[in-house]
Amino acid sequence: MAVSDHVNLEAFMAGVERHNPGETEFHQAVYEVADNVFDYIDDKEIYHEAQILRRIAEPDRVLSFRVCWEDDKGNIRVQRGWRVQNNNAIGPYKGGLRFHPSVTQSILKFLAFEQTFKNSLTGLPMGGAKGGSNFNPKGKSDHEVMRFCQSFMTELYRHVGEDTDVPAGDIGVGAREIGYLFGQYKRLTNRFVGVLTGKGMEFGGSPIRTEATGYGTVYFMESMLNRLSDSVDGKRCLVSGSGNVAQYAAQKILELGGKVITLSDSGGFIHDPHGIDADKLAFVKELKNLRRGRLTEYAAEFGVEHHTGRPWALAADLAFPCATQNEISTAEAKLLVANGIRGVSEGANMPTEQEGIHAFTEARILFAPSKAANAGGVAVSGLEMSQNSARITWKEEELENLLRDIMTGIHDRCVEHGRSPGDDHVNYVKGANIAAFIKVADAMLAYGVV
Ligand code: NDP
Ligand code: 2IT
Repeated sequence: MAVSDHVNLEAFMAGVERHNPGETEFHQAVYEVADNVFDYIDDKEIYHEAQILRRIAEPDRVLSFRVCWEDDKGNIRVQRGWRVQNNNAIGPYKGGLRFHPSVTQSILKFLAFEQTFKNSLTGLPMGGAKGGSNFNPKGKSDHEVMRFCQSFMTELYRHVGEDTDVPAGDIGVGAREIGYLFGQYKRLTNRFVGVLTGKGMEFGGSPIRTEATGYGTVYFMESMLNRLSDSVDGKRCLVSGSGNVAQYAAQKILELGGKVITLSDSGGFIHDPHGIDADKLAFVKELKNLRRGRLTEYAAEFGVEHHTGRPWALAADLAFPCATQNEISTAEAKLLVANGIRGVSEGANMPTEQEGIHAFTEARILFAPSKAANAGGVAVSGLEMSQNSARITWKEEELENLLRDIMTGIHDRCVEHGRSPGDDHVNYVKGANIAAFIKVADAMLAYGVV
C-alpha cells in the first residue's frame, strides 16, 4: 500500500496557495471546505491515500479564450472569456456564466469549486463548472450584448454539450443573454438540445427556474426556523442585491408573511422601514429587468432613504445576502450578531468573509451557507435538463413541489452531518461541506486514479 501524504490543513492550504498564486477568492473557497473536511477525514485513511480533496481543488480544466466584438460605434473590443470545468465525478459539468467587469480566473475557479459541492447536495447528477467574462453588460445596447454573446459562444460551443457541460445564468447573464447564447449554439451546431438552462419558455425553459434560487434560499431559512418551531412569518428581513436572486427571495419572504426592509445594488441600498410590498417589488422588477435602472429611483418614487454601502448595520431578525461574494465583511458579521440577527441564508455565492462565517457559527445563529441555501437554482436547472432530454415540460405546481422537496432534502442532509454528539445545535456549514464531499469523493474512489 502506498504511504499516504497525510498533510494537515495548514500544509494543504499552503500548497493550494503556492499552486494558485494570487487567487485569493479561490483560496478562500477551498479553505471554507477544507476546514470541515479535514476533521471529517482525519480517521478515514482511504480519502487521504487517494488525495481526494487535493484532486477536487485542482480543476479538471480551465479554458480561457479571446472574445472580440464590435460596439455600436464600430470600435473593435477585446474581452477575455473562461470556462472552468472543475469536476464531473457525479454528472456532466454544470454551472452558470457571469458577465461582470470584476470577473477573474480566481473568481471563476472559486465559483466552479463551490458549484461542485452545491450540485452534489442537490442529489441530482451534476458536476461543477463556472464560466464568464469581464464583459460589462451595463450601458450596452441589446445589439452590443447580442454580438458579444454570439462571439462568446463561437468559442465556447466546442467545449459544452447537453451531456458534457451545461452552462446557465449568473450575475449579468439572464434571460436575454441565455437567448442570444442558445441561438448561436443552435446556429453553429444545427442541434436543438438542452445545452443551456434558464432558457425562455418558448424554447425549452422550465417553469420556476427564474424564481428557484431566491425561493429556495427562503425555503431553506423556513426549514431552519421550522426545526425550532418558528417561521419567517412576522420577521424583519434585510435583503441585499436587487437582481434575479434578491427579487424572488423578497417575493417568497412576502408570501411567507415576512417584511423586507432593504434591497441594494452596486450604488448602495434603500431602507424602507414600512416594508417592500408586492406593488413596490413589481416596480423593482420593472426598474431592474426592463429599464436596467438604479435603486436611487426607488428612493425617489417611494420617498425612502438611500444610502451608499451595505445594509448590514440595520437591526433585523433575518438577513439574506443576495448580491455578490464577500459583501458581508467580518466586522459586518459581528455587527449583525451584536444587533441580534437570528438567521442568515446566503442567496449569493460566498457572500460572507471567512472570519465572518466563524463569527456566525460561534454565535450559534441559524447560518445557511451558500452551497446549501442557494442550490435551488441549479436544482431546477437539473430538472430543466431532464425535461429537455425527455422533450416534455412539467407543470409549474409539480416543479415548485420538487424544488421544495429538494431544499428540504438538502436541509435534512445538513442536519444529519452538522450536529455534534449530545448537542442539538446544527452547524450547517459543517453539515453542507461533509454531506457534499462524501458523494463526490466516493464517486472518485470508484473510478480509481483518473
Ligand atoms: P443579477 O445580475 O441578476 O443581480 C446581481 C445583483 O447584485 C444586482 O443588484 C447588482 O447590482 C448586485 N451586485 C453585483 N455585483 C456587485 C458588486 N460587486 N457590488 C455590489 N452589488 C453588486 O445576479 P443574480 O441575482 O443572478 O446573482 C446574485 C448572486 O447570486 C451571485 O452571487 C450569484 O453567483 C448568486 N447565484 C445566482 C443564481 C442564479 O440562479 N441566478 C444561483 C445561485 C447563486 P447592479 O444592479 O448595480 O449591477
Ligand atoms: O451559482 C449557481 O448555482 C448558478 N448561478 C446557477 C447555475 C445553474 O447551472 O443553474
